[in-house]
Amino acid sequence: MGIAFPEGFLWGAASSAHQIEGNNVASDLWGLESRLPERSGDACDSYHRWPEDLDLVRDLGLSAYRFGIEWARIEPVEGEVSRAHLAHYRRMVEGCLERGLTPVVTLHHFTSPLWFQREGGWRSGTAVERFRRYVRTVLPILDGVSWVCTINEPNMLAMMAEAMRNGHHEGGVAGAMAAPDQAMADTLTDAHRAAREELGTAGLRSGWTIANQNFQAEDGAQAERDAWAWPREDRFLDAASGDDFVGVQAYTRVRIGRDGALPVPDGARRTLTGWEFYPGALGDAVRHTARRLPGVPILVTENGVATGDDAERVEYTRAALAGLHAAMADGADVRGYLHWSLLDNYEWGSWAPTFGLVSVDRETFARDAKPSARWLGDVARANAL
Ligand code: IFM
Repeated sequence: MGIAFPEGFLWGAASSAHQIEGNNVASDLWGLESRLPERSGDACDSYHRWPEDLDLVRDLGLSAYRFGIEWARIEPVEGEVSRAHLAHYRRMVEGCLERGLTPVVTLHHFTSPLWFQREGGWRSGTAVERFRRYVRTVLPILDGVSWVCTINEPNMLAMMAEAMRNGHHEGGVAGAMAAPDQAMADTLTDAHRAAREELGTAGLRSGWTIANQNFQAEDGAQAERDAWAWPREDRFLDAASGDDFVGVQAYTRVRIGRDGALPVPDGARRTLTGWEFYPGALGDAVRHTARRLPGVPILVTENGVATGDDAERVEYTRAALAGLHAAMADGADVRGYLHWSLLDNYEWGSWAPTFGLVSVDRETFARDAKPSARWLGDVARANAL
């Protein structure tokens, strides 16, 4: 027995609706995808194949599954609720519970309905009330869900929106270089609070999930690091004070010098997204989050690596989990670990960066668990590394 995790620790895999479902035609991104290198199309057809996905998660030995509800399906036209889609997502919640899986449900993961975007999206004065109405609509189908994520990576959303406005379409850490839209950040914070209010009335525990980019100061650049991190990350973490939990999502680090973010150094080991291969990201992010949010339980809602070499996925994840465990030993209250991602899915404009524990044939949609999936399942069963 190696490094043991606490009893009841959740072990799971994560996904998001748009990246795996396919044909999310009423969403804002569907039309915009023609400007991106690749489209989502049928994605992994998980809209139809979700029972197979849940069976996979269970059979691997994992105990939790994170999936998203797509607002554009629930409310494809403003004010018109699709009962069929509500019933679909209820079946998914029940599908998890029947299989003994803990559902972790995300209400907003980057994409919004096209009508919402056309009305000004998160920059509109009515955004918060529209989001609140959507949350109220989905309350009945969340019965039995003990982890509800309101908005995924609001910090990336605000940064990417600003980057898109300036004509850049790259996301991820590259998008993070853009100065974030602070008015939108305020609106997202208000929307999160409105959602939590609604969820609280139904006795549901909720939080939001923050992209932790591990901004690290170069020598003498601590003040610059703090100034850089505040609008891009720390204000979103601080806004989770008093929440039922906070989601930590970490992949890599970004070094900050006197003039801001520095590129990945020449010769550094990189992943398929171009990010530095840095498994220490998870432990660092958890420590940073625990310091800023004492008393708020942490759920690792995403961590993983884009690689075509599955042995590298195991190497990365093993090191990330060791860092996580060390942070927990030093006092961080972490309740579970959800690997990003269950499937090789649509990475916002490209199918090339493969984050999945499970590969998906793009023609037949056949799933094939990689050795890393079995390895993580073994860790989960042993509850130890
Ligand atoms: O695929 C994304 C996910 O949608 C949000 N967090 C980062 C992942 C990898 O880029």
